[in-house]
Amino acid sequence: MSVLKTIRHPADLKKLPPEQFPQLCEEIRERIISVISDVGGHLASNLGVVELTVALHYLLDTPRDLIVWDTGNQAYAHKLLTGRQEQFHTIRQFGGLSGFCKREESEYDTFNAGHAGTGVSAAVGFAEAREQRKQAHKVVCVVGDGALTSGLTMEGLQQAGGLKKDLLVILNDNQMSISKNVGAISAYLNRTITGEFFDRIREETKRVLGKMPHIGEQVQKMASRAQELAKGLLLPGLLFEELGFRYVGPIDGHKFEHLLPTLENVFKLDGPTLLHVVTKKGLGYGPAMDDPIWFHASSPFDRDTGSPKKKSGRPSYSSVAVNTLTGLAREDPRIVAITAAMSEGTGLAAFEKAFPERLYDVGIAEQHAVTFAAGLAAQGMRPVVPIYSTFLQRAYDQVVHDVATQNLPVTFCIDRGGLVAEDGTTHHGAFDLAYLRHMPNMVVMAPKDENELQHMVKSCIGYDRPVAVRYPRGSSLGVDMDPVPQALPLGKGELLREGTDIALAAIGVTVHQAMAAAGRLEREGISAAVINARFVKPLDRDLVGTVAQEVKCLLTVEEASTMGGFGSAVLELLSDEGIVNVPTKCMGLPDRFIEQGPQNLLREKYGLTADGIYQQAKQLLAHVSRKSAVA
Ligand SMILES: Cc1ncc(C[n+]2csc(CCOP(=O)(O)OP(=O)(O)O)c2C)c(N)n1
Repeated sequence: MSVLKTIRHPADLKKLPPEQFPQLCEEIRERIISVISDVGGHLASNLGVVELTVALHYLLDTPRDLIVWDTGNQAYAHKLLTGRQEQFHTIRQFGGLSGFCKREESEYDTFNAGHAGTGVSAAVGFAEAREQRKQAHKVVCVVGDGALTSGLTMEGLQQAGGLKKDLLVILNDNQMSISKNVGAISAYLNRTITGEFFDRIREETKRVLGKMPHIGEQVQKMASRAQELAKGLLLPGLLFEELGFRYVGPIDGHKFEHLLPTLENVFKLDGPTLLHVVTKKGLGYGPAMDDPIWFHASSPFDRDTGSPKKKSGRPSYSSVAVNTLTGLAREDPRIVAITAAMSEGTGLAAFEKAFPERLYDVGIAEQHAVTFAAGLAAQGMRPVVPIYSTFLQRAYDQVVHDVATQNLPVTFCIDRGGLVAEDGTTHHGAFDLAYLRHMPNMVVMAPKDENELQHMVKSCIGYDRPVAVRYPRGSSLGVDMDPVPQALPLGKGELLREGTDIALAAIGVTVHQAMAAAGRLEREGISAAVINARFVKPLDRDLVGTVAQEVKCLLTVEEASTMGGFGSAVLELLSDEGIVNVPTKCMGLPDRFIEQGPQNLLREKYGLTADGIYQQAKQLLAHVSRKSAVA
């Protein structure tokens, strides 16, 4: 008899005797493993918080009491306990449940997320709204030790500690970000868990006291006892206490006999409290415990072995970019690489193997990553920042203020530019062309394939100014690679096909689709030029301007938001140059947030395929011939 099936919402959980919780947790894990092995997802983080989730929904009165899941990638058990069991198999798929928390999806999802580090700030907002509105409910934020490294979390904690309003922050410490967690705070948490910090102080004190004359064994013993007392008073939560939080823990996040009474007690407290809960990523599934990095966000896998179900033979764009970078770093000792907790996803783990001392993982700290790179560049280094398009959004001001205004030679390898699939709305790289193009000094380019990508990465270092090269998620096209990367002339596009009826001006991955569309048009007797723009900025004004005047109409194509991106750049050029007689249409992502779904399906939906371009070209040509018939 399934226990999980009897829980339609948290009220049902409250009727369950806690003796049945272990069985419930086993069933939740089983459900998560079976669905995620089929569709892929954030397995390891979710398996680690099952007991914590059950305990929270058992003791709190949700949705009146508010739980904020930072990042939201660990909320699968929460979804299963809050009325979404039937749809759970649709998670992360087109039209299905989100892989993160989503207010539109459930009243139990209090705040939308996907990017790390927003939870505490939102929870402080919730707590303050409660005070303003004279309400009385609990506000609880569950934040990972990885997200704790983000500046935003620190900003939230420091405001909360100052406000002194009732707020519970649960630090879910599994010692992992996606990779092993990094930095001084992570080291501090580890010492807290192991007690190593305290032991070191005690040993040091003994050593110093022992050396002092007239201090005998007895005094040493007394000192040890005093230290023992101090342990409870001062450690392990000193850092949080200093920030104005009451610190409780660390406790074992998998034992209900620890979780339930501790939570019950902390819920009785008033004011900012931080409960330190230690959990194990991947608990309950051997392969995920052995390899929590791959299972942080895995593709579908074989349940028995844990191996991925399908592997692409072709290298990913990320690996082409990083391999090129690694080759360049062999020749140029000024090159260093920086990641904000994404060394696996960006492919930088390979760079780290070759140059361990030249890779900096700064934690989930994109803003710092960019200004740190600016500092390195100002002192003659050539820093390269491989970063997902969506996460660079967080460092917009750092790119403007710290890199662009000083014209510093920082290279941004912008990964996951365009549609990213299952992670959906919060993760599509839709806005980068627009948010980088308007920055003075910035070079923005996007390759049509992996061969051009290696040339662009090589070019970045030589341009000696801020450069962004933007490439898509996933496997490359499988084109032949030139043996040696060559620098490309700055601001020069290429004319791939000549034509007189229509020009298809494309950038990035859409270039190949534009070529295919042009081939189809040609078979119908329509002559289509194809421009591979390569540079969004500086745009090849000669090439685009000249071709535009040789055709009847112009279609721009990009896998990015059309507002402010490549198409806008072309329209501005036409306007600047007074080229007013060429009807022009811009294809790209519309002015709305794009949903989750397989890349190909979304490309079809938004017309960014060879067929979509062909259809638009036909429509535009029909419009032009109607207009000329009227004239
Ligand atoms: C701003 C931002 N940068 C990077 C990421 C990618 N990312 C997703 S989860 C994660 C690690 C989170 O670790 P932690 O907060 O400890 O949570 P856990 O998954 O271990 O529960 C990272 C780096 C992100 N979601 N948001």
